[in-house]
Amino acid sequence: MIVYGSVVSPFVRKLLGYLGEKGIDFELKGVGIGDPDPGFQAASPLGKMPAMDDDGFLLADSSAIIHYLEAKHPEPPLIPADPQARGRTIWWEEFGDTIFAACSGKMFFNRIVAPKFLGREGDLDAAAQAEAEELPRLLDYLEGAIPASGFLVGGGLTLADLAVASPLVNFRHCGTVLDPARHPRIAEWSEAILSRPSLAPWIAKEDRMMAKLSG
Ligand SMILES: N[C@@H](CCC(=O)N[C@@H](CS)C(=O)NCC(=O)O)C(=O)O
Repeated sequence: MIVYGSVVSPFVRKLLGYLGEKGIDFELKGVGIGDPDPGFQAASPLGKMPAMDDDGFLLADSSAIIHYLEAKHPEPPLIPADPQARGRTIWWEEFGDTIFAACSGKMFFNRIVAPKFLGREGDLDAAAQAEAEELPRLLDYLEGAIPASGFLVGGGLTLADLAVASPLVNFRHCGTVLDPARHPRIAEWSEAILSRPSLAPWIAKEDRMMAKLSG
């Protein structure tokens, strides 16, 4: 199976963590925004990452890919079968993808992607506004919602943890530092999720990329 995408995308990172946790073999084909790679173009009709080619079955969108893979490889389950746990997991995936990653995207795109990858100026006011006005409310919500179990849903890792922890890496690339006094649970939970073997090597790789960009 081929996965198309860049390790700095929160949606690609979520998928990479998921694949690692499942033990599914894959090859990551690195592509950037607007990449002309014909395999990527064929797999992603709107040119967004991630996309995949599983023996000729083409699919784009991290959620579509993960839900396809969960049906194909049910063990170990990362989307719980219990109705309430499943509902909560999908809520968190939605929060991670469309709320948290949207906020991180405004900062990451305008401060890093536009100037460093696309060679144009980003909208720094939009980035500053997202950081000052959107992010604190989202972090406060998350802080109050992390259960004592150390996982967002139930007693073990689910897609929820991967989806919500992933954008935190982009906030970090933008220089956002979590205040352990205000958000101690996020600090502890995210450290545990992001240091899992399914994610840590990818994050180390992107940290090296980011260091080169700013060096
Ligand atoms: N809902 C999609 C979002 C994918 C997405 O927006 N990816 C961004 C990179 S983080 C992208 O490819 N942007 C390029 C574009 O919008 O043209 C998913 O979960 O895969």
